[in-house]
Order: sequence, then structure tokens, then C-alpha cells
Amino acid sequence: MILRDAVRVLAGNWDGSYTVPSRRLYPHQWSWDSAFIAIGNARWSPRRARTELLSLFGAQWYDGRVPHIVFNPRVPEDAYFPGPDFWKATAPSGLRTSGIVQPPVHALAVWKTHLADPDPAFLARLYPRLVAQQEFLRTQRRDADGLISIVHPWESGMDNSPAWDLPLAAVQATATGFVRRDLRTVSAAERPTDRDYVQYVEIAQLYRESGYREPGPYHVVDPLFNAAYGSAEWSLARIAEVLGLDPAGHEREAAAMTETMVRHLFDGELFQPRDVHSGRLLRSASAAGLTPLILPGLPAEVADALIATAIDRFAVNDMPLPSYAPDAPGFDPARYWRGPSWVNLSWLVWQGLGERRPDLAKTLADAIVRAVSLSGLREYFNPVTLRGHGCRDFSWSAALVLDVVAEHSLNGLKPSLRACGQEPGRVRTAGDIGDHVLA
Ligand code: 2M8
Repeated sequence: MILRDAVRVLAGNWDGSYTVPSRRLYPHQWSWDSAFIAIGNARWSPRRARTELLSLFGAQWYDGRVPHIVFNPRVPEDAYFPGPDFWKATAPSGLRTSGIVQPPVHALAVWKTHLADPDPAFLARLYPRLVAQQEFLRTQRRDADGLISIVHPWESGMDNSPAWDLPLAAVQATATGFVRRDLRTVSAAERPTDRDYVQYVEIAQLYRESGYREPGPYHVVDPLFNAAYGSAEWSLARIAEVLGLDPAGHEREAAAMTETMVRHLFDGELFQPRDVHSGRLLRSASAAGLTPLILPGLPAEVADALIATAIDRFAVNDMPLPSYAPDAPGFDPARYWRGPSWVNLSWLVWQGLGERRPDLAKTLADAIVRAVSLSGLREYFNPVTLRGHGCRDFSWSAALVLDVVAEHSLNGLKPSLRACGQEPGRVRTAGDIGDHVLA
């Protein structure tokens, strides 16, 4: 039933060339959502996965940035706040977009889509665009130590993490004259507070007024964002090889980022964010600090320490990965990014555990599947009770469940696909998957 439901959600949220994260709460195209969605779609419709990614990069700016939202011109302005009239930004393609970015997990998604259904022409189209995306971050967001910074909590993807409480405390919150739209769909108890929203709007306005160039009062280095950047270089190296290009530059960049992160952000237990203004680590307990496990070149002793933290403080043997450690002040199991379990974050850590600790990766995959089986394809889950929160029929939950199930042959997926005369990852339609695996 889960797999059938996952395909139903992905098909229902498909808008012809991309997938909305949620019909009501997020009715446009979101950047890192599209990458995760492509990874899941690659398992049953690689064509959709390719289209999703090509459509996102169709809204790339001249400076290489991939905006965090690409607005659907047919959706009314008041369907989502802040909409296109707030951002006042238009991509060269003519599409209206936001002006900030999200973690660059797209090269990984492109590579995984290619692995599911090899297509060098697709790689050739996206390779220069992925390189430009990295180049934007290198030229406009790199600090003196070589770390990439973000200028808005929305750029972290984990908008409301307790890790941002300190840098946000310094932000004057005076923005007025806007109406939140999120509370029409989801209870206020599960979303950021009004004060958080005033700050989000304030920071976005200041960045907009600088022509989307100058960092404002919130300026931090985030471990998840940097891990995504490093992992993108590793994926670009693999893509370059297929295209007959030299992968060495990408490999060097991936290695340099890994080393820099270990030197500046690792506290012995977890990778921590850093405040660019003060230069200090923001000591927190965010699961973002475990995501450097996706870096293939992470030294074994660092990976071992992260795995010990994942077991001791994030209880991954006992519950789905919480987004914030349950023993830390600030943990809230039901509010947005302040503690609940999210499928994309779990997926990143699961990827990182894959070869290092296949047993733990399987435990994490089982926990994800257990949560969605019990509560449906919700936006996030209480890690203790497994109760679902946020919106329903959430696309990346659906997509990444398809991916973990396919990988672990849970429910006998791979043998069943073979029984359909298909290789895993090369199934073309939901119909092709058939009742063997959708039962
Ligand atoms: C959430 O963020 C948006 C702003 O970008 C929002 O709350 O309105 C986050 O969970 C973010 O990571 C995600 O990409 C987006 C769409 O799913 O929703």
C-alpha cells in the first residue's frame, strides 16, 4: 500500500513538468524538493525525473543561482506567501522566482537519475548548469576559510531549526503588512511563530533591496549546505567521467571542502553551524550536523564519531531520525524543523550510512517506512509517537520512500520488478510496477 500511495501522491502533485511539494501548502516548484522528488521518480519514471530537473534549471539565473522557488504563473498570488510580487525577481527564461537558494543536492539527484536510467544526453545538458550553480556559491558565498554561507534560514531548508535561534535573536523584526498563508492549511502549533515570520520577511526584504547580493543580519555557515556542496562536486566528478571530461578538478574541490569542514565545523561529536558575523560556532544539536556522512571522503574516525552521536543522541536505533536531538533544549517533537522526523533528512543520513554501516542504514530505512505506513505521507512525523504532522500527501516523503524501499528490496521490490520483466530503476509507469510491488 505504501508504494501505491507514494506513486499516487507523486502523480497527483505532478504539474506537467515538475511536482509541487504539496497542492495546498506549497503550490509552486521548490528547488531542493525537486531534487529529492527526482530521486524517487527515477525509480518508476526516469522521464519525469529528468523533466523535473530540467524544468528547475530552466529558471536558473545568469549568475548561476538556482532560485529556491519557481512560481507557477497560473497560481494566484495569494495562494502562497511570499509570492512573486514580494520577491520581484524574474529568471532569464521569463519565469518569476524567489531570489534565495537551497542546499545544492541537485548534482546528486542528476547522478542518481542517470544511474536509474543511463542517459548521457541528459547529463550533457545539465552538467554546465550544475557547474554554474556551484560557481555562484563559490564566487558569491565563500568565506575566507573556504566555507559556503547562507543568508536566510529558508536557504538552509531547515527554516525553523533551534540552531538559528541565536543568529535570529539579533535581527530587528519590524516588517508589517503581510498575511501568512500557511496557517490556512496547517495548525499554528506545527508551524513557525508569527515572530519567526516577521524576521524571515525582514531578512528577505533586506536581501532583495541589495539586489540579491549583500548578506544581511542573518549570515551563517550551515553544515548541511556545505555537505551538499561537497557531495555535488563528487557527483560532478562522476558525471564528468561519463561525458569524457577530466573529473580531477571536482575531486579536488570535494576533498578540499571535506577537509575544511572537518577543520572548522566539527566539534568532535557533530558538525556545527557557524555565525559569519561573530566567527563563532553555533553550538546546537541539529541533525544537519550528521549529514556530512554523505561526503565519500570523510575520514573514518570522523564518520565513526558521527555514527556514535546518531545512536547516542539521536536514538536512531530506536526511532526515526529526529531533526533535533531529543535531549537538547529547544527540542519540540511536533513543530516543523524543531525536532520532528523528516524523510529528506533521514534519507541524507541513510545515504551516508549506506556503505559505512549497512545495518544502521537498514534500521533507519525501516523506521521511515514504519512512520509513513502508520501515518501516511505526511510532511513530518513525531519521532516518538510516529504521529504525522504538517501537510498531507507531501511529495518528497513519497519520493524518498520509493527510493529506500527500492534500495533495500523491502517488500521484495527488486525481485518483483524482475518478475515484471523490468530491471530495478527502469520501470516506466505505475502500471508497469503492477500489483506485485504495490500491494
Ligand atoms: C518549507 O519552507 C517553505 C519556505 O521555503 C515554507 O515554509 O513556506 C521547508 O520545509 C523547505 O525545506 C521546503 O523546501 C519547503 C517546501 O517543501 O517548505
